[in-house]
Amino acid sequence: MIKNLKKLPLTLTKEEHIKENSNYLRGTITNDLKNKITNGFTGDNFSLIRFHGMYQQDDRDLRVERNQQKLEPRYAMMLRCRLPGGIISSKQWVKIDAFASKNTLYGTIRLTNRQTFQLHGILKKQLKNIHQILHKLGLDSLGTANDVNRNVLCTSDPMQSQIHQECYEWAKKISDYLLPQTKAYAEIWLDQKKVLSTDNEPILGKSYLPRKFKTTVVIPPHNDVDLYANDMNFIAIIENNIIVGFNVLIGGGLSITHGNKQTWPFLALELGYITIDKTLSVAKSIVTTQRDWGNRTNRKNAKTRYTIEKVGLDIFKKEVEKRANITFEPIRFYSFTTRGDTIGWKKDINNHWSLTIFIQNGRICDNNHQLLKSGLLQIANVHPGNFKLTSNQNIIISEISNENKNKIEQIAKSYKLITKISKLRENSMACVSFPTCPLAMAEAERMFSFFITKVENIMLKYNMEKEIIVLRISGCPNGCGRSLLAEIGLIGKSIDRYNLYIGGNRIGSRIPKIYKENITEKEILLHLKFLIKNWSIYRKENEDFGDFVIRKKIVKEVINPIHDFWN
Ligand code: SRM
Ligand code: SF4
Repeated sequence: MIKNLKKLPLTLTKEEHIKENSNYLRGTITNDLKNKITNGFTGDNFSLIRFHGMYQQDDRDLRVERNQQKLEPRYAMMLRCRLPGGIISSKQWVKIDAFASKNTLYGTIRLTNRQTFQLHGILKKQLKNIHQILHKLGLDSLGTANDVNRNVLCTSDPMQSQIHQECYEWAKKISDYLLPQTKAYAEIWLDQKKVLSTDNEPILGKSYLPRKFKTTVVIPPHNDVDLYANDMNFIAIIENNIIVGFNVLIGGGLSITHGNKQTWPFLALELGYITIDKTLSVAKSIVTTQRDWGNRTNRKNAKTRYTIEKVGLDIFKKEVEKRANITFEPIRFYSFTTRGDTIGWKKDINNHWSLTIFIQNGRICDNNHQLLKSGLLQIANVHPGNFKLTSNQNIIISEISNENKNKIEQIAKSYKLITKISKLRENSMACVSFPTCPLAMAEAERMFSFFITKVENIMLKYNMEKEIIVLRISGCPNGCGRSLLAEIGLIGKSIDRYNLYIGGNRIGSRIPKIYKENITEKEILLHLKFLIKNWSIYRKENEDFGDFVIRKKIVKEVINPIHDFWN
C-alpha cells in the first residue's frame, strides 16, 4: 500500500518547491531586510519567514484607505515566541513588555491558546532587534509557524507537583529535539557566521514537514491543552507518584474548508502505551513517518489525520514501531474530567501561592475597565517567580511566597486584574481574527465581549447564570479558536455571518455538529435563546449543554467525524 503511495504522479505544491529551494530556510531574507523600498518581504521569503516564527500581515481596517491613497498595505510582522509548556520568567516578561510598548504598532501582547505570546505590528526594521532581545533572554521564535513541530503544550498546573515539573521538562525536551537544525535563524537574526557545510535536518528533512505539526504532554484528568486537536500527544501515566510512561495518541486536527467534504475535523486516536525511556525515539518516528508519508501535493489534506485515513492506523502504527524499534503496549487507563482554568488563588504543594488571572481573549493591554498590561508589568517587577501561560489564553502568576502574596493581591486589585466574571465567559474564547489575520472572514476577538454579554443575559433570564458552557468563536474555518471542540462553536462564514455548531462536550472529546448555517448574530442569539431555555427546563440533573442537545437529538452526535461531520 505504501509503495503505491510513492508511485502516485506527484505535482508538488508551491510550498514544497519553496522549502526545497530555500537553502535550509535562508531564501533571500537578508536581501529583503536591506530593501528599504517596501516594508514587506518578497517572493518566497513571505513564506520562509514563517519558519523563523513570523507572519507578514497588514492591518485590514486600513486596506481600502491605503489602496485609495495608492500606498502599499501597512505591512508589519506578527512574531510568535517559542515557549514550550508556557513558562516565562518575570524578568523575561519585563523586557517583552518594553519591546511591545515601544516598538510595535499596537502596543499589546497577545497570549495564544498554545501557551505562548504573539507581538503584532513589528516593522521590518525592528525584526533583528526583537530576535536579539529574545536571544539574550534565552528565548527564540524558531519553529512556531509553518511546516514544523509547533510550540509544545503541557498541562498548566498551578499546584506545581513534581509530576507537573517532569511533564514540563518533557515538553521542553520534545520541543528542542524536534526543532529545525538549520543555522539560518542564527545567521539572519543574530548575525552569527555562515556555517553552510554543517546544515543538515536529520529529523525534519530538507523539505521539512508536509504541514504544521502539533504536540502536547498531558496530565490527566485535566485536558486544558485540548489534546484531541493535536497531531501527537503524550498522556502521562502515573504510578506511585512517578511518571512511568505515556499513552500516545496521534492524528487530531480541527481545520476544515467550508463546503469541502474532503476536509474534516478529527480527534486524536490511541496508538498505545510506551515506557518513558522511549519517548524521544517514538516522537521522532511519528514525525518522520508523517514527514515521509504525508501528502505534499495537496495542503488541505497534508496533516497527520489525512495520512492516517489514507494508510490506516494499524499500518501507521507498525511503521512507527519499526522506526523506533519498539512494540506499543496496550493503552493504560486514563480519563479526563476538566478542561478550563480555575481562576483565582491556589496554594501549591510547597506552600507557595499561585494566582490565575482571566485574560479575555489573551489580549494584554490597558483599557477603561482594566489595566492588564500595566498591572502584569508591575507584578513582574516585584515577583521573582514565573508567569505560566495557559492553553485557555490565561496567565498564572506562580511560586508566590507568603510574604509576597499581599503585595501581589494589592497590585492585582488596584489594576483591576481580578474581576468577577461569569462561568460562561471564563470558559469561552475567540481567535484573533480582524484586523491582523489575513484569513479572517468574520469578527471573533473584537465581537467576543459584546456577544458573551448577550449570551450571559439569556443565561440569566433562564436562571442558568451559574452554569458553564464552553463557547468558542473562530473567524474562519481554520478554527484557531478551537470552535470544533466547543459545546457552542461559531465559525465565520463572511462579514457578520457564522455557522453555528453545537454538541461538543465539556472535556473536549466530542466534535460538535452544524446546527444552522450562515446566520447573523441576531439569528444566533434567537437560536441560543431557544436552546438555553429548553436546556433549563428539560435538562437532567447537572446535565451539560452539549450533552443535552445530543440526548434530545437536537443535533446528531458526531461519532466518526469522517462520516458524521458533514452528513
Ligand atoms: Fe491558527 C493560521 C492564529 C491556534 C489552525 N492562525 C493562523 C494565522 C497565523 C493566520 C495565517 O496563517 O496567516 C493566525 C494569525 C492571526 C493573528 O493575527 O494573530 C492564527 N492560531 C492563531 C492563534 C493566535 C489563535 C488564538 O487566538 O490563540 C493560535 C496560535 C497558537 C500558537 O501559539 O501556535 C492559533 N490555529 C490554532 C489552532 C488551535 C490549536 O492549535 O490548539 C488551530 C486548530 C487546530 C489545528 O491545527 O487543526 C489553528 N491556524 C490554523 C490553520 C488551519 C491549519 C490546517 O490544518 O489547515 C491556519 C491556516 C494554515 O495553517 O494554513 C492557521
Ligand atoms: Fe485567523 Fe481564521 Fe485563525 Fe481566526 S480562525 S485567527 S480568522 S486563521
